[in-house]
Amino acid sequence: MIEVLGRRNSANVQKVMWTLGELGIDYRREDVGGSFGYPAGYPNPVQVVPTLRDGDLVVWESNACVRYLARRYGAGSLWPDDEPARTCADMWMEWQRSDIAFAFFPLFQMLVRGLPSTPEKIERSVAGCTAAFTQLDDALHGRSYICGEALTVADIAIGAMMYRYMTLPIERPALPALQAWYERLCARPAYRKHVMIEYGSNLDQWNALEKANAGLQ
Ligand SMILES: N[C@@H](CCC(=O)N[C@@H](CS)C(=O)NCC(=O)O)C(=O)O
Repeated sequence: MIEVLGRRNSANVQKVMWTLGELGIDYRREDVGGSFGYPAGYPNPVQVVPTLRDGDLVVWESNACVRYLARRYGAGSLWPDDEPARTCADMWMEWQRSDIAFAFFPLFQMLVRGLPSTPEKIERSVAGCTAAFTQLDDALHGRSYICGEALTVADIAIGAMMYRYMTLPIERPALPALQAWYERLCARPAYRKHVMIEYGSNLDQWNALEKANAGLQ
């Protein structure tokens, strides 16, 4: 059975869990990282979560885990057969890792996880998110998902952060195509189960919720 090592409240772990959910694959998740720490022999050279084990194969880096699962178990769906759609999905995954992660992760850390902040820093991060999500909104016009009419790995990599972006107490521009896409994600049972997870509004709440999530699959 596939094993996922990583705490349930990590957005990078959530990408992997959501992928497993979409593909209907059995898994076992173990709480690692954050307040759970790292077991001796944790098989990831950079000591972060997630790490995935499928038999003898170990995969780390969340987007690589998503791609691995999609290639191996979701070829023709999450990993499209069609070359233009597959390349589109790959490009947007790279964009998630660079542009979106750069703008969004510090914002989340400052607003929820107690990273020291100033109003200027928060304003800069919000502006970075606005610019990036406006680009995504443009790309979503006239389509249901990022690369066409079907969910792909691109939607998973980026969508895993959307719940937080859409629920943080920040100003967001009106972006109708992005909003409609987010609502489509929210209608998916695997997204609701693995991504739409309460995260609190300060570090104490974050930590309490992390413990409350322990052991949940
Ligand atoms: N590039 C890595 C980043 C992994 C990462 O930074 N994960 C965070 C959680 S989202 C982490 O491990 N934080 C430390 C911890 O939880 O102990 C990936 O995408 O897998």
